Amino acid sequence: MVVKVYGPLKAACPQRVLACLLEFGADFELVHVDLHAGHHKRPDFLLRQPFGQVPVIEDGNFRLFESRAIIRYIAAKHAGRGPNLLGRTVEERALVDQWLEVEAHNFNDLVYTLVLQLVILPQMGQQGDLALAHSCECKLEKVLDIYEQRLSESVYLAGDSFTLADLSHLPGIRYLIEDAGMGHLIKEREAVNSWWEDISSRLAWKKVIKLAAE
Ligand SMILES: N[C@@H](CCC(=O)N[C@@H](CS)C(=O)NCC(=O)O)C(=O)O
Repeated sequence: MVVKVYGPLKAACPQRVLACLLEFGADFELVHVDLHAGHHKRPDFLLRQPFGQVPVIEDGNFRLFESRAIIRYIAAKHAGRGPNLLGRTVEERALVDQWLEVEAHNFNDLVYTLVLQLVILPQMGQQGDLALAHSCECKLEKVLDIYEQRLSESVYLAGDSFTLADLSHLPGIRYLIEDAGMGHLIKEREAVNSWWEDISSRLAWKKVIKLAAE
């Protein structure tokens, strides 16, 4: 059965889901939701995602929102058929969860605010708060120093193999580098930079980038 993914290809959270589906070569149908036109706040969409955000997936009669819950579901559903993105042992799985939480709560909020202030608001003709952006940049430096330490000891965030913990960072780091002009935050950290070079060259992620550019 083909999984339906609701969301625009260019938005970070749907990209997280697509990267995961493509890791498993899973078929999907993308249902475009026009955020600029506010279609995510329409009553018919709110029936699918009551908070009015993308992505949502429908797998037959099963519906799920929250991109990190969705990638856990996809990886569990395809377990044994493709890469193991969940971790093999109880400890590895716990570390995957730990770094997914770090991505969601320590990393993503700062990236989101930076991109909002430096890119999205100016695109909408509004002035971004540069002081707030600068404060986020300083906080992100500290977070990435912790990543640098971790990735100096371990090839991937949760251990020796690529997992959801790494995959979940792909859209945010791409935004940082390509849209917010913050590539230096990655490039000036040796271990973080080689990790980024590695994870961003995965075939699944390259396909997401290609689809988003079409
Ligand atoms: N925690 C949610 C966040 C979803 C989210 O913020 N989606 C953004 C696009 S990346 C969105 O729908 N923005 C429009 C809005 O919040 O009104 C998830 O990971 O799915």
